[in-house]
Amino acid sequence: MKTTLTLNQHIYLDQKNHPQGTGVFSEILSEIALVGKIISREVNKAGIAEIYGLTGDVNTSGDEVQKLDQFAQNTFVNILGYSGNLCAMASEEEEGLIPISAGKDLGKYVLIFDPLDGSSNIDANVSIGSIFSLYKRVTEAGPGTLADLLQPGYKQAAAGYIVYGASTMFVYTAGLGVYGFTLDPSIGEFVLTHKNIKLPAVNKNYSVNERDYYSWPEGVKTYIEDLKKEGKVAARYIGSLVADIHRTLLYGGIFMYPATNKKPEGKLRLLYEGNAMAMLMTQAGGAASNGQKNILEIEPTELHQRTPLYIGNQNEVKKIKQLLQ
Ligand code: AHM
Ligand code: MG
Repeated sequence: MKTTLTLNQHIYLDQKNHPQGTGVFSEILSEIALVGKIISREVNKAGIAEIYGLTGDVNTSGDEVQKLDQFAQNTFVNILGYSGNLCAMASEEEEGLIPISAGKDLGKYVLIFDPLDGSSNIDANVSIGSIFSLYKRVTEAGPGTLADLLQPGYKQAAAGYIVYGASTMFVYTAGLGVYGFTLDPSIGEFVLTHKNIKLPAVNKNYSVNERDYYSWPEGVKTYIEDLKKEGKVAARYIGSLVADIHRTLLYGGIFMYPATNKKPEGKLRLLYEGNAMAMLMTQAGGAASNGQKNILEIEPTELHQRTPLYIGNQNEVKKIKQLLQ
């Protein structure tokens, strides 16, 4: 039998490489993994549970909120807000900063998350995911502030996602490579299945919603037309960012959500979606850009800021940037 390394063991072993560390960072990652297991359980019974269905509410980004979104949101806040490791949080599902409840201990990190991305796919049983970014606070003490949350992506201490697919996977980076763990439901543990993930150097798939073709920038149209003329790269678009990025990470290729005439800032959110994916992709040897600038270098000015996103193999991101100049 092969040796099984669980996520918690991996985090613990990694912690030993940082003897000056306090263990808080490891604790937060374990807590996020627990959140992932709880959401995974609910997602898996979405089709039969009463929780299935719409609430009719609309979130700050104008999307319909489903009950599972709320469940995922509450799970993140309940588990991470009470352990004394964070000083503030922000979520795609909430307009402002999420404070740590009065009377609770404050920690030196902030967590930014999208509790359940791609939730419009739930009814069709398509993979969805949770996305997170962890930063060290920049203010000295007291409750966390917007300044702690509005940091550029290169300052992320860790980033990752949990994909609820054919199996549930926890994929993360703490700046030393990308590691993927698959949930073994029989033991309730994430076990290491994807060690030091590196993006294959081949452009296997391109992934974009072509509905917007006629309102894309000319450079993006040219890029896609060239790929089609060549006829070698397959089109794959799930419409669920975590699943689309997961495939891109494992198979190689390019994912994009371009700017359009109507939405020059694109659809995806820099803080909740772009930064985490950019850190993972960069750690796996790829790149992420808004068409001009490295995603990780964008200085955010507001929590729900959007950004065009071109992410995947370095060469492809470079080509798009050149075509957009
Ligand atoms: P959400 O955060 O409201 O779920 O929206 C984000 C999702 C991403 O998962 C996906 O990449 C994108 O929206 C798909 O958008 P579209 O349907 O316009 O292609
Ligand atoms: Mg989202």
